[in-house]
Amino acid sequence: MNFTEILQNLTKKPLADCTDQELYLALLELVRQKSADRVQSVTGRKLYYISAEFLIGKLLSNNLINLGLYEKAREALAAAGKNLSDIEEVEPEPSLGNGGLGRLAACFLDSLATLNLPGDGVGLRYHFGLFHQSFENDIQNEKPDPWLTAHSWAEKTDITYPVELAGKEYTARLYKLAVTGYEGRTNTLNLFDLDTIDESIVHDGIAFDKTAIDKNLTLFLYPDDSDEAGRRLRVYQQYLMVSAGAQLILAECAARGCNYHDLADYAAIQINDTHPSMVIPELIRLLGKKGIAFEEAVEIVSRTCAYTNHTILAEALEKWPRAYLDAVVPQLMPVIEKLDALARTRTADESLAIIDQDSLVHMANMDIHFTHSTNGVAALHTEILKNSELHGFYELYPEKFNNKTNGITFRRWLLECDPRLTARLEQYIGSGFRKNASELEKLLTFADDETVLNELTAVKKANKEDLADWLLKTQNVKVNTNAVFDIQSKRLHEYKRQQLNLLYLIHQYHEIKAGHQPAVPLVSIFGAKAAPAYTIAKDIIHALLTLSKVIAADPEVSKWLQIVFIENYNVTAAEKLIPACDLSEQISLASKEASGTGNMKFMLNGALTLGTMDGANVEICQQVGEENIYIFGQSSDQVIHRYAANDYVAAQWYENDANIRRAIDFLNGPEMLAAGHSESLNRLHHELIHKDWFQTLPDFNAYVVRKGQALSDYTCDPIGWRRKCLVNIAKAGLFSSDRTIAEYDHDIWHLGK
Ligand code: CBF
Repeated sequence: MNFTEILQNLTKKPLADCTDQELYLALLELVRQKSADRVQSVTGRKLYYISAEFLIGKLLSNNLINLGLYEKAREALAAAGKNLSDIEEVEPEPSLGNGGLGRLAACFLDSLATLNLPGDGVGLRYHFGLFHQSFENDIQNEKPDPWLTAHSWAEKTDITYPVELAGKEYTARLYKLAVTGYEGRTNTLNLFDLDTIDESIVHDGIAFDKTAIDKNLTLFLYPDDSDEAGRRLRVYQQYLMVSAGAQLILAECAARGCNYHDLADYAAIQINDTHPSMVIPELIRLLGKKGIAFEEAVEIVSRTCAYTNHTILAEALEKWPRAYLDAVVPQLMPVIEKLDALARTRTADESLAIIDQDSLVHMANMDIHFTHSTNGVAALHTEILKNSELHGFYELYPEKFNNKTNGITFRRWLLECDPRLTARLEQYIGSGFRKNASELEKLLTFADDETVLNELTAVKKANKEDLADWLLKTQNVKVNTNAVFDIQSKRLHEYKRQQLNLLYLIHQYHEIKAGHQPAVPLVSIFGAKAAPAYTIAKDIIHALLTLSKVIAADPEVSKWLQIVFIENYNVTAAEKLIPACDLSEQISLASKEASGTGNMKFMLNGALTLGTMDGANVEICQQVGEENIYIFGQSSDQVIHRYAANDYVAAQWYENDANIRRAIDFLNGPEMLAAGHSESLNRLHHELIHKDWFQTLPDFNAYVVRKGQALSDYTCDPIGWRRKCLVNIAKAGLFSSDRTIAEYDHDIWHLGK
């Protein structure tokens, strides 16, 4: 049968007569069948990657690419007058993640399957994700983000596990989602849910009764934790995930012959951040039920589990009041108490305890004591963990600490999202880079080939046109494709410093008004969701949206400057933005961004980075050389010292620098107040002068200068600019998640052995 016949067999009518919905369902079925053919039996160690988030994005195209069916499908559909990208529109994006942590987990699953390694994900099947973002009256509005349809990639199974929460038994049901690698095997993403969830309890945006656990438990990812009920709900969710996950792991290992004493020979468990940390005491508890004594269980679990730290922000290293755990998981508290006592025999340092003097349970501390590996996610981040944030632990267990610089899957972030660039690369260097990312370096031989450089310019221009069409269609915004496309897309957080970009844009507004024409028009694009209870983050969104209106209404400025804020930024939007980007904003306060992965995606797609020496920017700089990246700002050492000295006073910078003062005072000046909300604008104004926790002001002038340099290079030396882009693409190989996964496997997991 040819491909058209195969598809037609599924649609039961000529393809030309099918709706896009019918074709989508047929392709989904086809992918399921073909993925099932690639399931392999497991011998030796198998990985379980436990994570609160898996930001997997739409799956149809990715799966077709990985199965080698994309071109065939596109051609068969085209012959019937159908367009694969229209069919993709039918697919809802799974709402299973939020930011880098979740997207990393998704890239890792792709790489595991591509490298033919046995490795499954374990997580929760959220019904409404984080939230769906819209802007109403220039303010972020949150609604549920439904994605579960009758025909979803995640298939219901009849496998269930009992989970005890606050003394009551719940039934966790397993859903399985096939993860097929590029020319590789099929693994599984295991997602747990309750049958009793009631979506109708959500009202007024994303509000719901936080105490109705049987109805609400998997409604949202990261439910609002600004009150106690919300914080407890997070504990409920985490325990559902780890208890069901631990039971699944033990059942699968037992089915392969494990006698539980040898669990570490059958399973490797990676704890992705602190959300799944309770898997440690839960496994010890479950092994106890199988007759294994506490001491031996601790030993088994420590050999099985490993922990990844993704942040040094204290707020993200979870510490639960023991009263919550006493109430929600009383069965775990005796185990946690024993672990605390055991940890105290290893060190007298109170800061390394699991249960502290205020009765807070430190999840990261439990992870480090009772796993065999703790890794950071970029070289600088790991050094900061070792030398400052986790220094006490590093002294106690130096052998446990290691670095695994993050990576991204090139299948989604090059082959799928940038087919034009992929085709050109294949023309220049062949297709080896699809599986072996380091082959991209072959591109360097074309660094002085003006034909190639011009062709790369044409690719970028066409991608910018595509983005412009999409913006017009989805947001009714018209953009000038001759402008520089400058993009900052990531979670909204003060440490990522969207507010620095905001101050720059205000500065430029003033410069243009003062008659200083910029080198080139600039379209400044943002994509970011703010946590619903994070007031200042929402104020920053409001200020950007307001400024965007002020600029648009001013013809003198708007021919040079435009701000576009993407509504509901998600993987689908990222796939449109990244190939069209000229300048990638990676401007976090040095030391605060553990790694970043957006920085890698933009680089791979030929954008130049404007960034601080933070996270993986440091390694990007090492790869491409200082002449091919725009670095500015304080170093992480300077920042760490400034925090230690506790002598940063934002108001002094405001008082002493006229440019800073002019930019900040514009926030609640007459133009902005006429267009926006005074409460929000005044609050942000006050915050920047009196708090500025992430030191925006000391980096302001350096940022303005460096960005000016980048924009002038873009205009004055277009060939030189494109050469830099070429070098960035060529040097992106290091940031393939295939490399990262190979390192995890070699150093930590030893899968299949
Ligand atoms: O390691 C993956 C990413 O994780 C975060 O998003 C996180 O949630 N802690 C970090 O902020 C990123 O730097 C990191 O790339």
